[in-house]
Amino acid sequence: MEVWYPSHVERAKKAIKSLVKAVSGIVEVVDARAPMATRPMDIEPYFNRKIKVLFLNKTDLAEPYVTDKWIDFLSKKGIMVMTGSLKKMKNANKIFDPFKKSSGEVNIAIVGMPNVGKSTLVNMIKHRRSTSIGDRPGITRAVQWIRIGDQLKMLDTPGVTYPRVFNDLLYAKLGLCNVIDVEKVDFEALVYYELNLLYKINPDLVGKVAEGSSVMEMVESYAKKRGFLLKGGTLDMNRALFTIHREITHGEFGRVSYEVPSDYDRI
Ligand SMILES: Nc1nc2c(ncn2[C@@H]2O[C@H](COP(=O)(O)OP(=O)(O)OP(=O)(O)O)[C@@H](O)[C@H]2O)c(=O)[nH]1
Ligand SMILES: [Mg+2]
Repeated sequence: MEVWYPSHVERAKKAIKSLVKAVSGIVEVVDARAPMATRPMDIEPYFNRKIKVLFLNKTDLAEPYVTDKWIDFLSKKGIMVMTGSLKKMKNANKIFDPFKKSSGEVNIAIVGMPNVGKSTLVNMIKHRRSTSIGDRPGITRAVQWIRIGDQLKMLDTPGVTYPRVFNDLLYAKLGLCNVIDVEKVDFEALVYYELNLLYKINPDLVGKVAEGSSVMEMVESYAKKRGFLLKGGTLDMNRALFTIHREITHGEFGRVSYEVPSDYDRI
């Protein structure tokens, strides 16, 4: 399945690979709703032996008890894990505590998939908007060093993805975490995968969105309920799919986690 994979992503991977050698540590930002699926596995080998914090962001959108399970699971694997919602937190400085040194400058690379909140984190620490953020993947297009005082420098990096995904489940999770820009791929297919996964995880939540015994029926009933019509009175299914995707991924129907640690018991 196609993932939007513009040339800046490939460039970013190369830049991260070379710059990571010079940094003191890494903060890898993932989406708390799917912390394993949103780990950029293809660049993780670059971080070998560096101090790394895995920050599960957007906990405001995830099920709190599932996030607690993730903390337990990841910590037991020896990963330094922190969680939070950059939208709700007043101060994100604690994320950098593990990198503190008694003297000298600390350089930290902030890495992760698109739209997980990397630039939001940089701006919070800097206390001003020094790098662009946005409600869609692919906002940051090039690596950028941001100086924070004379002790800390951060490298904001573009979100990285895979050129293709061959697993329906992973594809749905990336869509539901807004890592994939729905406007850049066959969004009809993507939103169907998303709804199918959600239906398995939380049929009640899908029931809040729309009624019907199949995903197709639900999208139709939703389009009717919202009055999404094209000229001539046919249902505007595209608009319904886009709106459903937006509302679900922004937590308008409630918090939901898209994966649990037991899905990964065998690794
Ligand atoms: N609900 C919620 N939204 C958040 C949180 N943190 C960041 N966001 C939103 O997520 C979107 C993406 O944030 P960015 O900081 O631009 O993400 P990024 O990882 O830099 O994205 P790229 O530059 O595309 O790689 C923005 O709309 C943020 O406001 C959070 O904790 N909760
Ligand atoms: Mg960014």
